[in-house]
Amino acid sequence: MKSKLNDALLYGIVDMGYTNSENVEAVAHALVKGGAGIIQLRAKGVSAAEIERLALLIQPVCKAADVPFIVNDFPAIAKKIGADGVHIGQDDGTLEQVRAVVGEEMIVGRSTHSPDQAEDALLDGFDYIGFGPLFPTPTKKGRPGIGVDEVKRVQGTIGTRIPVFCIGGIKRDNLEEVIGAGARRVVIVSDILGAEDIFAAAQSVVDQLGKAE
Ligand code: 3NM
Repeated sequence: MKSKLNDALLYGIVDMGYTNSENVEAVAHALVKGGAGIIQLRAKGVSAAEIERLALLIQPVCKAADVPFIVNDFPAIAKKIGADGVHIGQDDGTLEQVRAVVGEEMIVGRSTHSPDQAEDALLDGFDYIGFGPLFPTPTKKGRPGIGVDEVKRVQGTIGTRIPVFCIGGIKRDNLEEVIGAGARRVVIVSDILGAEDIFAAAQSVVDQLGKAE
């Protein structure tokens, strides 16, 4: 599944802050149908048992679409259910610690919040990074926006060695600015999950990213 990462322009998140637990499969389906090339389950403040239950609902949707399925924050759950990957933050340990749980084959991604952290994650050997938040966002409260000017720096140091997914406050109506700053892959949570038509919202983002030079 690692090779599939390069195909992903839009990273879709089934975030339980914006998703009713009865709708997880439908939301995952709309995201992959709209062209999301990777899907994550993000469920903050939820029990491990519930995360596992939700993950097992999303996993078959991703399998059918041949899209990598990533579990946020919980390497042990990712390993237990046979997810394609796990995503961890800056405070969630080293890559070696995660690899000790999930093995060598699984995709492991890292959140980064500065160009230095991005470079560290590349040198550590993470498979991809999130870089943000570009703008302040209610989905991740308490962090200032980095600003789009840093995107060029990060793209300059990382190049095409690992995928860089810009994240945080990105919306359909500022996507042009974000692409103009050099972003080629994005994560969008609230603007897509809050859209009336998740499929159409995802599709329009993927279309716009696909046209970027
Ligand atoms: N991680 P939205 S920003 C989950 O910077 C998350 O690491 C971030 O949601 C980071 O698209 C963020 O609604 C929130 O702003 C993304």
